[in-house]
Amino acid sequence: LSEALIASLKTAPEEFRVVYQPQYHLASGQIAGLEALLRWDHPEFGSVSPSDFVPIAEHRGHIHELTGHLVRCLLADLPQSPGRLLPGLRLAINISARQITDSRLEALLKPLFQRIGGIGWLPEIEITETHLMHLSVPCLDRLREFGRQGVIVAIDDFGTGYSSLAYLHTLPVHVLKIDRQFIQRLGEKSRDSRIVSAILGIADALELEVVAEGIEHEEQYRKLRELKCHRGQGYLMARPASWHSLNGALIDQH
Ligand code: G
Ligand code: G
Ligand code: NA
Ligand code: MN
Repeated sequence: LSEALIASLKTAPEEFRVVYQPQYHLASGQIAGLEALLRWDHPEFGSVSPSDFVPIAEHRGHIHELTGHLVRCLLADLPQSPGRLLPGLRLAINISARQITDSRLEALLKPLFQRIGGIGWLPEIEITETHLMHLSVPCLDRLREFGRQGVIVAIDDFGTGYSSLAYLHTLPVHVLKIDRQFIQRLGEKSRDSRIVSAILGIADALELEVVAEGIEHEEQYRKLRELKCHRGQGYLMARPASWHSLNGALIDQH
């Protein structure tokens, strides 16, 4: 798979595509933004999950190229001007922590961030919590710099890593994205809703916004709304889909 990935990155960029999963404001039910997720369709292996190919790209030193394909796909989908698009939506991409200090990253993302700004939306980057503990001072400076440029920084899979409260306080982040393992058990046992409540309490104290991922059932949605979680994402509301199939949901109806 490793060799196939490297070959495809070089010679078959058309095998990579991007899908978008909507996020919603839980209080109003209105769409809040989209998370862009890479897909790789290999002629022989079929559809390979990013949880399989992203780690390979990281280890083999090809993550920059992969992000290049992501940017290219996004620029092909996003219009040049707002048109009738809903204003103020967020467009989140996933970035590997290892990439943060890559001196080429800023230049790679710049045209994407400009395009997102050009349609009246806000760029967001998601970084997985497990990797965040290893961020060095230059990484943190880079994140801070993104923040200054108006990029929203989110911690992905929050609760599965080792962020200490003291550390979290110093990180240049704006959003915690609660890992779906906590959401999936929500409503079954009171203990799990207490964990989610505790995360919301931490976020409140640190003035961070919270997104719940992996909402699959009404009961989970209801519970999260009751707990005053800000945003949510999951199969209950919408699965990841192509830009064209989503288009209608992104149009201002007024
Ligand atoms: O979409 P799916 O559930 O298969 O995604 C699996 C994992 O791959 C998720 O953790 C997601 O954040 C990650 N992922 C998806 N697209 C990208 C991407 O473009 N870059 C990186 N670094 N990770 C991605
Ligand atoms: O780690 P990350 O948050 O980037 O993972 C996003 C992945 O989670 C996407 O690949 C998406 O396909 C998947 N996903 C999105 N919503 C749901 C859901 O409701 N249930 C499950 N099991 N997976 C989901
Ligand atoms: Na993510
Ligand atoms: Mn996640």
